[in-house]
Amino acid sequence: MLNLLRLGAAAFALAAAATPAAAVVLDFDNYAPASPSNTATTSIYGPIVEDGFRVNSSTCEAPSGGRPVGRCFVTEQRRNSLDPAGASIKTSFAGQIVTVEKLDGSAFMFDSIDIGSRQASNPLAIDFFYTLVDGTIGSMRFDIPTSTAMLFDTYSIAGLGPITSIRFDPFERNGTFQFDNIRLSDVTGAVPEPATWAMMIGGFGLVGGAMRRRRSASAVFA
Ligand SMILES: [Ca+2]
Ligand SMILES: [Ca+2]
Repeated sequence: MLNLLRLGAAAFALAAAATPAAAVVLDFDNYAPASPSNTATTSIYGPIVEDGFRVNSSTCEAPSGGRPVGRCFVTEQRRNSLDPAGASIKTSFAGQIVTVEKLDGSAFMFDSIDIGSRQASNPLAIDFFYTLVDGTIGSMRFDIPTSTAMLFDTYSIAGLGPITSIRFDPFERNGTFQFDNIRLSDVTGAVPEPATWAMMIGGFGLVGGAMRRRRSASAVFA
């Protein structure tokens, strides 16, 4: 019986392993300018939608510092960009809050984000707030090293469970704070594939059969 239970568990584990979590990278490269110049910036109006996720800015609805309504983000070009061959996202309005959510509002896993700054003097930290599926809000702080070069560092959260949103305020004084490559994935094993279900049901069936046999055997001896 124990062996059959183990077999069932093994089939379940195998099924889970056979279902890789779908992962996406929000690289924002759709906003790469066709003819980049060294100094120009590109304005992004409206929330960014990529790979089933929405990246929104509080400035989309509420303009800050006289900025036009609807201007959500900007991208720097070439020498001021952390991704000169593609695009990275810059926020430069004080109090600007960035949120990342799935379009359908469902839970996802936050794996990592690339953040870069060219802040020579002031140490910089970003507080990330995340909403767990039960509604609890947690936070973590990323310390950004000071640098005079445009550098990307990857920040990840080990062990953070399924979340429904992340929110952060990536403002810094000189406006060279950029983010890129937000790596997100499905909640592992949440939606097994048909083949996985077949394996799981096969495993459960084995366990069920064993339990039925055990029950009838018990009846004989009772
Ligand atoms: Ca992408
Ligand atoms: Ca990019």
